[in-house]
Amino acid sequence: MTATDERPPADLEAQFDATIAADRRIEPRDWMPEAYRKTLIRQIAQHAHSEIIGMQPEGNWLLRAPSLRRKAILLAKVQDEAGHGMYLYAAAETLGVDREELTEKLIDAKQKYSSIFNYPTLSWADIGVIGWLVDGAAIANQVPLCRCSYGPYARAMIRICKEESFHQRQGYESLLALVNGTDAQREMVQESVDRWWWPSLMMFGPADGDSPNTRQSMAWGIKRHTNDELRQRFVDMSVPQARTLGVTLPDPALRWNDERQAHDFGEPDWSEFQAVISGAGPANQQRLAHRRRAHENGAWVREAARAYADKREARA
Ligand code: FAQ
Repeated sequence: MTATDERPPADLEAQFDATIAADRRIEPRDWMPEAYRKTLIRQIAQHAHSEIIGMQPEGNWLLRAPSLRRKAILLAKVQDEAGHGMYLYAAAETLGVDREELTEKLIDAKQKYSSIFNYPTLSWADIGVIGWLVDGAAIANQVPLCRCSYGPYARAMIRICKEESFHQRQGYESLLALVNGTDAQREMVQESVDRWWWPSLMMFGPADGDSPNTRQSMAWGIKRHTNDELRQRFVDMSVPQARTLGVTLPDPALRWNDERQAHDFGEPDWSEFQAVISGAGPANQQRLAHRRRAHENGAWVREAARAYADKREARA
């Protein structure tokens, strides 16, 4: 038992509240309310699972990339995503959960991952659009998480955001090449944008009025902005980028509002969002089945690592 454990809970709670109020970081050894710990495990685990499942839609195009250069870039991006998953599982482990347990919960569909990865990648343009819109949305959501009140998560996010920035740029650059190509390539980009725009807006989560977790997560300094604030930021950021590409964003309600100095835009189809996060999206079954298969196929690696660790321990 440490000196901190022996202090009365009221004191510990006051210390936790003071740390949050002063915008300092909570570290793994600090006392924290159980609900704070649970919220972090929920969010970090979902985030880690998203990175791992998120390798699948792009992985689908690795063998069909149109050139060696594009293949090398895509391979590097997908590998980065595996790395992000690992940093995030490591951050979750500092809260007292086991990576194995989190993986089981993912493959048993007991924990969520981002809705966006339940949509299929049907054309090569989807790879560029994922970089532009999906990584763009991820950056808008994750840059504020670099200031999250929980130290290990905030630090993981700093590194992840640097890599996400490369991911976004490679996607946008790939789209620039396509829109400067043939009519068929331009059409392929527009068709892809039409499919990915609304699911990208849904990445930010439900509207603020329907978001049960935002208020408390903001009070704890886990989230720094509401879902709607970040969605607005993303729309404002994407409109001029779409103009440069010469593509139309598929929203008839999208227009600049001079009074608000921001874009007005339409409402995503929240019934589709609810269906996707409840397991009924276009690719949910396929994504989980693939993840389950990969886990089973990796059993021998985990066994070998365990046997090696046991042997080393016995020798020591
Ligand atoms: N998908 O009360 P809120 C990436 C759930 S990484 C699925 O608003 P919260 C990189 C939510 O969990 C993308 N579920 O919840 C990449 C909750 O359910 P629960 C992942 C969603 O936590 C790019 C319920 O709805 N990023 O893209 C979604 O305060 C390319 C009520 O919602 C992160 O995870 C959704 N979109 O706010 C990789 C960022 N939205 O748990 C590969 C960190 C909401 O009570 C290729 N996470 N739900 O059963 C966050 O910022 C937050 O957790 C939010 C949700 C904003 C996602």
